[in-house]
Amino acid sequence: MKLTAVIGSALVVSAMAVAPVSAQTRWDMATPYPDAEFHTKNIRQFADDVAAATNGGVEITVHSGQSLFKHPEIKRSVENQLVPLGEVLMGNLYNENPIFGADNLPFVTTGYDDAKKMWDAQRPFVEKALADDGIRLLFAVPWPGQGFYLSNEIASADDLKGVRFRTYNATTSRMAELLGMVPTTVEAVEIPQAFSTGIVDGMVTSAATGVRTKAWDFTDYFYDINAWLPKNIIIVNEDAFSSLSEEEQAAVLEAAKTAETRGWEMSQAESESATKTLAEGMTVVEPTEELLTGLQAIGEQMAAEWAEAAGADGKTVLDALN
Ligand code: PCA
Repeated sequence: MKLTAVIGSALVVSAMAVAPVSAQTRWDMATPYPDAEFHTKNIRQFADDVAAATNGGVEITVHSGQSLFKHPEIKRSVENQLVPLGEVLMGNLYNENPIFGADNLPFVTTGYDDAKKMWDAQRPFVEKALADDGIRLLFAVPWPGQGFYLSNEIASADDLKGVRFRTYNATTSRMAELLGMVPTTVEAVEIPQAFSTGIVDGMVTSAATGVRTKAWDFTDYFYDINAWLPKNIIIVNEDAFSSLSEEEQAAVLEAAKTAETRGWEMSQAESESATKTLAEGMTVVEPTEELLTGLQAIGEQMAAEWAEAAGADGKTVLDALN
């Protein structure tokens, strides 16, 4: 018995030594948003599709809710190969290139058709800007339209003055400042805590994130203004991507294409269902003309500033909307 066991294990060891090197790739992916968010569900489906299409050759483990890297570090971490795959809110990269921020401008695109037109025009510039940093764009999916969550009812933009307002990047903070509000940047997963500790008393985000964070626990009014549809981008380090076999690369790109189409559909469906859910717990308000006019004036100012910063590329993107 003893001898057989020794021979047996010797055989196993030598069999392992001569086995071909496994071609399996295991990729981690860093995302900022929680599991319940439709973006994360879409990304998990993408990972499953990639695993199925490569017969398990490429396995992606999704680390949601900033558990691997904080949101502000994700793009750089993909660039520096600390993690091969990541998801970021594209508008957060505005300081690297204004083209990333087109979809964060208030009242430039307020519905899915316009958002799609903008993306078709923006995409080549985004791909190029990322490629310069050794990153490949896989797909992009918009959030539902952005609205304001407030504790008090308001009639005009003037009533927003002094509100301590949760924002999520430089563009949303700029908007808040122009409206006389006091912005604080807070990541989506940290929203409930920011309200419960009294750092903010209002916020900008979608109906989707309002539901995920149970906005009715800390605000009473949702102003459904659909001011813009910011996109998340899903990115991969180019060296990591090119280390896959040709078939695997094709499978990843195909799954990305499917995920983009599915994600836009999920976003649109979520926009409707999440607004209904909000209405069960708080007052969903259609903004008055007066409020819209005040907000639109700020939107125009920001679009003009952006167009100047984004130059000819920006003009191409804005012209696509006409
Ligand atoms: N949810 C994310 C980005 C935009 C949105 O709708 C957030 O609030 O951080």
